[in-house]
Amino acid sequence: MPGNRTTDPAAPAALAAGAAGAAPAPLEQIRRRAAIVRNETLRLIEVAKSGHYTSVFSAAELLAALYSGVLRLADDPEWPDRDRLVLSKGHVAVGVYPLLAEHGYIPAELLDQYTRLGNPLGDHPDMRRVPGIDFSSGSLGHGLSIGVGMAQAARMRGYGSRIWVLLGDQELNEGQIWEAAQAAGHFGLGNLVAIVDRNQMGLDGLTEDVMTVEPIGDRFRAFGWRVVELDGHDPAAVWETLTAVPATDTTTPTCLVAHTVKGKGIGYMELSRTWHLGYLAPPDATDAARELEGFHA
Ligand SMILES: Cc1ncc(C[n+]2csc(CCOP(=O)(O)OP(=O)(O)O)c2C)c(N)n1
Ligand SMILES: [Mg+2]
Repeated sequence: MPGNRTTDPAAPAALAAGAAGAAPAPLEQIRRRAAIVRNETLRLIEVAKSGHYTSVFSAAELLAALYSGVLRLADDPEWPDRDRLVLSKGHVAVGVYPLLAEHGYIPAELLDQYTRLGNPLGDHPDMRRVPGIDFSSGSLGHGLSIGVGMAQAARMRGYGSRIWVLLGDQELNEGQIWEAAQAAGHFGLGNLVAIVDRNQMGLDGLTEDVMTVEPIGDRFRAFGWRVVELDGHDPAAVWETLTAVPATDTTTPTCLVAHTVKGKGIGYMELSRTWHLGYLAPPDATDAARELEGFHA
């Protein structure tokens, strides 16, 4: 698994305590980072001239919380005990890069040349080129299986890491997800956490019209998972739920079903069938930036 090394640098004390410590909820930080995720996604897609605004906007508060103390990280991305985050819905990467830059894993200047030739930051993430990216994803359906392998490896090696996997809801139509869910239940991978971004839509319509994914919670429960549902846009609910996930010494994997809105933050994008992949030319991008400013005020 990425991030292996033979010597362990000491983890910063605050991070080593993990997110589940008694620290007060960093709600302002989560709000600020959710704004960074949306604003930077807007800016970076203007550079690339194509991108997945809506898939990032639904996950903004989740990503912001993960990088505001939920994930156990250190300054060194090679620290083996750090938590791993598998972006199974790899097209969310554009929203993660600004958080990796904030954390210091990548230089902020890289963002300005997002997807340009030679730049390691692509539309889909590359674990070989971007520190802090734990799996090269893009082809949907694989991330939970990768998470199962990482969770087993972490357990065998005695790491305190948890493995978090961010899944799309329509992605749950991929059969391999359910093989992984079954394996995680069987192997008792209490260090594995799946987060389903339940934004109600896939590429071109409502999940329940295209091919039903419900009942998501019962499906995971049937394979032996603990399931918690939450409002994925409420910073307090996200913080409380993510930090309440039991530590690694349990034997039950956790699935968090985060109820979100695809495109949350820009009115005309929300639950739109036509905005899965798009591009806002400069005048429209300026208007969108203004709308986001109001949304995050
Ligand atoms: C195996 C595979 N099939 C199709 C695609 C094309 N594709 C990219 S995103 C997407 C929709 C995913 O919907 P969902 O999982 O709900 O994620 P969201 O964007 O809504 O967060 C599709 C079909 C892909 N990346 N991989
Ligand atoms: Mg979706």
